[in-house]
Amino acid sequence: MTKNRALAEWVNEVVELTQPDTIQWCDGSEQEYQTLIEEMLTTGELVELNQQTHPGCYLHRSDPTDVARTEHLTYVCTAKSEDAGPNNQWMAPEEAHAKVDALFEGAMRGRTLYVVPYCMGPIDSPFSRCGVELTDSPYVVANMRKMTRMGSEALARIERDGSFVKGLHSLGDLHPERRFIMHFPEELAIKSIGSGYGGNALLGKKCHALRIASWQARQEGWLAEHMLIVGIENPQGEVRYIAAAFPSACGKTNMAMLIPPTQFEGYKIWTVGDDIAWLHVGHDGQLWAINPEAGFFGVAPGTGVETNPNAVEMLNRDTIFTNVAVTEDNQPWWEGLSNEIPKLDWTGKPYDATSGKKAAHPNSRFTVAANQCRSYSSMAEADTGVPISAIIFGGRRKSLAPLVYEAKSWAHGVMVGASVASETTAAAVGKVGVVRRDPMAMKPFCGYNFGDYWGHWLSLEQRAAKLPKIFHVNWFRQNEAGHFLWPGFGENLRVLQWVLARCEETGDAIESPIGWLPDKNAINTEGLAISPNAMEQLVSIDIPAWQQEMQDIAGFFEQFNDRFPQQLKRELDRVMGELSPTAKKKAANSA
Ligand code: GTP
Ligand code: SPV
Ligand code: MN
Repeated sequence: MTKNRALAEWVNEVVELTQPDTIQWCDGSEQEYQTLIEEMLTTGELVELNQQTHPGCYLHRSDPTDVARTEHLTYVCTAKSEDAGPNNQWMAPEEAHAKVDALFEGAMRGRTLYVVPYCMGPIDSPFSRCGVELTDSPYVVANMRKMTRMGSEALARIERDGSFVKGLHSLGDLHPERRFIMHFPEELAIKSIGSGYGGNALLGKKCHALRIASWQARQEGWLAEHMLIVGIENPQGEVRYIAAAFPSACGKTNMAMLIPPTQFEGYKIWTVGDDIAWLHVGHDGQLWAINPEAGFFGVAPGTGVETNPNAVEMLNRDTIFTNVAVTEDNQPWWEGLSNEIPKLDWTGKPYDATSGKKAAHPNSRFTVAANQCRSYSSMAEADTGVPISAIIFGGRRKSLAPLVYEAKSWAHGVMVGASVASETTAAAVGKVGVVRRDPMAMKPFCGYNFGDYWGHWLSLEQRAAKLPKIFHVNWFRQNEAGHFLWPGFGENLRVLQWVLARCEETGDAIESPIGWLPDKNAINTEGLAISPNAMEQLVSIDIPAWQQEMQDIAGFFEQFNDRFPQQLKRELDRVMGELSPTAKKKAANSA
């Protein structure tokens, strides 16, 4: 089946352990995909949607206990616990292997074991990395085909390169008590059992392209980040690329395919990626980014013609929906799509509109090939990737964080990224709406100690002469009545225009202790119904609240002890000093 001995031997071992009835090596062909779909329609794993309005579209209903990532069941298993850091759950590798291997024993009896070779990134790019997922879920195979370059070409590259990440996955019995997502960065291996949900089961995505890749990236001198990549073309035809890290369900997909406001005639948006970026230092000293994925696994709720028309259009065909509702005439439906009242909720039961419950699961998703998006950039297929002009961090915060600000230096920008906080969302199991620190939007995804990770970020300054500027945004500020102050979505281009202007040293800004804020009229609000008062609130900062915030950040950093980079400590002290005029005076006197 393969010339690669390591792969052949590993498949044999897994077959012995899991005892599948049949083994299927996936070639990634259209015919193979269609056969899988037919099989899943027969078993009920997929339901056909309205083929007149949505050709090639199907619905998958997950086990109701298995609808989001499970961070409490996710482990990083390094030889030393300090290498995983306080940001990860840790288990000793031998213990973790023993624990999950016991669950994998005989787990595939009566099932097919699919061998899924995949490539993260353009198939011939030197920055791409391959993996093989062994899974007993046809839903996973079908999704992997949309999300990655999967099949024969990937296998050929694995045979050429000789290396690949080993990902073993089984649905097991889907019981939350027998569900584990284990990572072994030192072995370039992943073992996931008991979940069929997205980030837990499509191992190329968060498990490989973030947790394992971030570990490899540190050793090899690059970055694996939870970032969208978007190109902004101005009326002169120049394209500038931005990479932005927002936590799960905080706006990456939307920003990656936004539609410019009508006032922005001649502007075009190019989508390179919506979730993950792999960044390398180019020979020219710039950061270059590839999107390792080939599809979008996007949040359905909130996706509508007003907010994200590009997405709505691409979802009209050849899409796998997970946990959405369906209408009377069997079309997919979710909150924010239309005013129609759906017939069935996400569990397949008749929907009672008076129940006050949501019809689609808040973390319901679509899986679609990236090239179905009208704004998909041809540069997403380029082996080199795209040069990055600006890096943006962001979070979902009702208060405190202004609409946008610019870090004063690379090191300050790393501190801004390291101190990102955001309200939790339905993308992971747990309470929604609780503010937590989510550094670089990587809290659930960094495969090693955050202290070392920040040190790695800081070290880029020694290796790249033309690093991008770093910014922070917050699309989610609310007024006292709980309404968003900023219209968001396509209008976010107004903020990105200021960001790019700053990169070209043109946008007007005012210095503040936390960074450069846009000058009063620096953000173009032409044609926008926003009061000067709201705008004022959005771009100003509350000093006492920020002093409190910095104390909180300092407390958060403490847990990283001796792994915490001194350079970040100096940045923190500097900002705290600038926020506190008395402290500043004291420092001046004692100097
Ligand atoms: P993951 O796939 O989980 O990593 O999420 P994501 O970061 O790609 O988030 P996505 O773009 O799917 O947005 C998540 C939710 O936030 C959706 O319900 C969107 O409608 C909403 N959203 C996105 N952008 C904005 C914005 O600018 N303003 C407001 N108010 N909501 C937004
Ligand atoms: C996220 O949660 O950040 C996602 C979805 O993009 S998942 O693939 O489940 O990680
Ligand atoms: Mn994500």
